[in-house]
Amino acid sequence: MTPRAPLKVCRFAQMEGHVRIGLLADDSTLLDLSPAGLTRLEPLLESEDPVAHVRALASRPLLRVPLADVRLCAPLERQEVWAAGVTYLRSKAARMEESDFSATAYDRVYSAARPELFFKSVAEKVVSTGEPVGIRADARWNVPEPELALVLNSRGQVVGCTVGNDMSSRDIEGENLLYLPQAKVYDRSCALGPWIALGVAETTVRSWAIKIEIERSGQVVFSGETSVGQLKRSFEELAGYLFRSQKFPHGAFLLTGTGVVPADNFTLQAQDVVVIEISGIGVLRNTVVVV
Ligand code: DO4
Ligand code: MG
Repeated sequence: MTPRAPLKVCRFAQMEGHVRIGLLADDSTLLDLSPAGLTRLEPLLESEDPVAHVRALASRPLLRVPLADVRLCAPLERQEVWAAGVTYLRSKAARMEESDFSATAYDRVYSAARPELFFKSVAEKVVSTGEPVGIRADARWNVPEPELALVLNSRGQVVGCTVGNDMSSRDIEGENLLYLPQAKVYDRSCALGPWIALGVAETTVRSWAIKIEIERSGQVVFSGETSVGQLKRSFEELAGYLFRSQKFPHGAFLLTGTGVVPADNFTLQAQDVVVIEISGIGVLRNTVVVV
């Protein structure tokens, strides 16, 4: 039996209208789930079985909306976004190269029991596909970090996953580990979406590829690829640490770390286009602006 493709849901709007919840029907069409009673993602992500919930809604007659007519929004409402770091060997090697000062910290955290977890963004600052991502005006070495993002409900369960970009300033991070929040958290530094793939088993997600291309004046100036299978820690381990001694009443998003880092002589420029694709989920595309 061929496995069924994951159900993919999104937040979308038409013209200046309200944000609605959609289910991807095919490459060019959404089913509008809002008239069936689903006007926010949270009740779906909090339900006992989100996949069964969507299938039940989709069995009713629903309005079909051409994808070409909608604006896709970031797929979060009130969740905080957190990030794990140094979870792929490539990330550990890159951080150790960028900083003599912090090299041992990166080396240690890769194999320590406790993962590196840091706060990345509040929901309203996250940018969606098609909106600009930022590079800091006071940084000279900026990169995107293409990452799988776990979608966690308030019980700490992984209910879905999406595509993420953990934009980072490597010179600021490399100068001193204590500058990490400034290297990671600034305007337009986090992009997510547009799709949440619901209820996919970790073994399946681990077979997915994470690819990135950076285009400059129509040319690809960097491309790279890894597999989620290279992620050192399990989803449960990362989610478990995030939910230790901390409640997330609306759930949380957790970026799982990057396994693709451009060569050390590469930095992003304004107008570059960052295209990140995770094979089972979809494409997140953003143009770069200086903030
Ligand atoms: O420790 C610095 C950040 C690591 C990170 O963001 C990553 O590995 O993806
Ligand atoms: Mg990262």
